[in-house]
Amino acid sequence: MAGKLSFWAAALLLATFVTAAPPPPRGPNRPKPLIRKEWRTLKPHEKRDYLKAVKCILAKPALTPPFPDSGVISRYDDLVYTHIEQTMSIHFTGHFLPWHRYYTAIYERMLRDECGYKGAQPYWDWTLDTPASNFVNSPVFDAITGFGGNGPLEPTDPNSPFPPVPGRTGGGCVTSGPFAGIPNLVHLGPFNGVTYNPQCLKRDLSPYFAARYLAMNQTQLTLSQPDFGWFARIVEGGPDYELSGVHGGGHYGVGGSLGQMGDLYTSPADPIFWLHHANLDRVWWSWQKLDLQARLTDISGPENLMDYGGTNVTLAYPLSVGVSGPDVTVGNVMDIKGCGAGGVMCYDYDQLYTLL
Ligand SMILES: *[C@@H]1O[C@H](CO)[C@@H](O)[C@H](O)[C@H]1NC(C)=O
Ligand SMILES: *[C@@H]1O[C@H](CO)[C@@H](O)[C@H](O)[C@H]1NC(C)=O
Ligand SMILES: [Cu+2]
Repeated sequence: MAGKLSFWAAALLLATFVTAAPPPPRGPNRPKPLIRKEWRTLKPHEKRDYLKAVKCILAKPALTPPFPDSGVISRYDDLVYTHIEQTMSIHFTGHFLPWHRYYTAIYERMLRDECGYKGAQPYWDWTLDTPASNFVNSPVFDAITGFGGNGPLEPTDPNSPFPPVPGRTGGGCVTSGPFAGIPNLVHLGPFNGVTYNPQCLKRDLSPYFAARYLAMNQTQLTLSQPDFGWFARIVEGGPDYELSGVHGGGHYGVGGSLGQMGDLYTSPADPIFWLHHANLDRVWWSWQKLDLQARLTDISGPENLMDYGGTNVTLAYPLSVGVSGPDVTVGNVMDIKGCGAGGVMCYDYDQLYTLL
């Protein structure tokens, strides 16, 4: 039901987009890409402006059509809801990276178009925050110039079917930063819950896990893969903590067992999600740039969850972000510098990873 509604809403938006969009500008009028920078290199006022825009999008009313007891209150929730609804069809698939590339660019656009933010989406280069002894001191966790840090240590449920994340150190409500002390910051989840469930933002940092999967060695292993199929599998890893890649490294390193970032469905509820996914996108673009001509069209991987060996995703595969943007295809997001000329992405990174 909700899926249908968002499909029609997206179709409507797409129709508006197709009929009303001016032809892509060329020559000197072609839009210039936004330049995404690492969080710690932003000036204090740039960090403040970004966090202000996040708070603004958290407060704007949702566009998702209401349903009984809906937890989709804000524009921010529109995005979390879209992620929850599609969780089982956008992870461990060939379109995992394209979908999250588009999703992050839509968030960046919402901050700019709906909240007056003038900058680009920042990224979090977690390799700079390893080894384990450095992790909690990451500038992204700063209480004043970042997103706040850990929650106090809480026990995990001994009856949970999931074993605890190795090295977890927290699990309670974050105690510092711009999202602390707000008992209803999060409205959705845990897991696939979409009815109103007010919760605080929780983190359960695991410096051990972060150091194991987010250091330069794992990043290099990822970048050295020969084709998109292998590259994407090494990014996503397996469904087990011990089989993680850089994707799981960020989710479990920050969210552990009890934080939103460790919840496959509700993870975008932690505003750090977007900085982590911007960096995953940067890893992908770094890999693409190692052989750009070939890798602007290199796509494969299962259409269905974990169905390695099954039907591969192609450039024509559709991507939807619900009410927050028009439907596009994988082919539309392969070039981050498409900038209106056949592509919908228009940004770049100030600095890329290189193969060492
Ligand atoms: C990278 O280094 C970490 C920390 O020393 C280690 O736990 C991990 O196994 C290494 N990963 C790879 C792919 O070598
Ligand atoms: C899917 O793509 C991979 C390359 O990543 C290829 O090896 C495999 O044969 C393809 N599978 C099918 C069913 O076409
Ligand atoms: Cu996701």
